[in-house]
Amino acid sequence: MKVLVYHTPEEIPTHTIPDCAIAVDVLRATTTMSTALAAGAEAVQVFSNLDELKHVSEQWPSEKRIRAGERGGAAVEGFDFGNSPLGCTSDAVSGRRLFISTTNGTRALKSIESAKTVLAAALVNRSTVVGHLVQNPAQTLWIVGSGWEGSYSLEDTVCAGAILQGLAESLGVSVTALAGNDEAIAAVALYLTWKDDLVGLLRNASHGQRLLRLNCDDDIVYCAQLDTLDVLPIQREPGVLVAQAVPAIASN
Ligand code: 3SL
Repeated sequence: MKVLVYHTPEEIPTHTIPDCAIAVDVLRATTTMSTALAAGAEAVQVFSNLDELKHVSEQWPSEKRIRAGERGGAAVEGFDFGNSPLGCTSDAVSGRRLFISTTNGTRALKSIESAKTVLAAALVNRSTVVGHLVQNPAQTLWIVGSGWEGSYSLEDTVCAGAILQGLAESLGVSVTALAGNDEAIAAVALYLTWKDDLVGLLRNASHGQRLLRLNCDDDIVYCAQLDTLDVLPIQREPGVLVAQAVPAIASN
């Protein structure tokens, strides 16, 4: 298995398709999606474009849908939700489809939707994602950070490092044996430096600072939790993710 980390969707190669690609948006889209699926959402359907989301979701029964829209960290007017994972209680989402468009995270998922297997990962479901990868090894695995409007983000990179570190430990191999690019090794170094203070890292990250200005510290604390949800968001058809349960594997 070779693991390549890309900091943003803009960095991924256009001439090749990996066996498995994972989108990461710790703050907050993939944390929100994982939480919604763990709380019983029927599926999560992602959109880059808000108008397309509105159009497609109109064709869905209103009692079976939740529409979430976020731009610049704030909820978009006219939508049921913004992008707070704390809103994804089972009362709110159980049995419903979450139609969601966010600034960066849903765009990252759209950019990898042609990979053979597509997953969404965050810190909260890291060990479940690792467990799936151990049981379903991919020859080529991409971990794609969502970043912020084309630039690097600390929180997505630390999650990529947590996944790779967990994978190396579970497989009993070195990180360097798995790493397919320098970004992968750097991501693990970032994770090892901050693993005991992930909430501190997220609060220091530029998007964490943006969320703090929007009074979203509770979301940051929630998103910084490691291995708290046993849920595997996996793409069932382009742009549509469902929960596939797999046994979690303990990782450090
Ligand atoms: O960029 C995104 O996709 C969002 O996750 C950003 S926010 O955390 O909702 O502000």
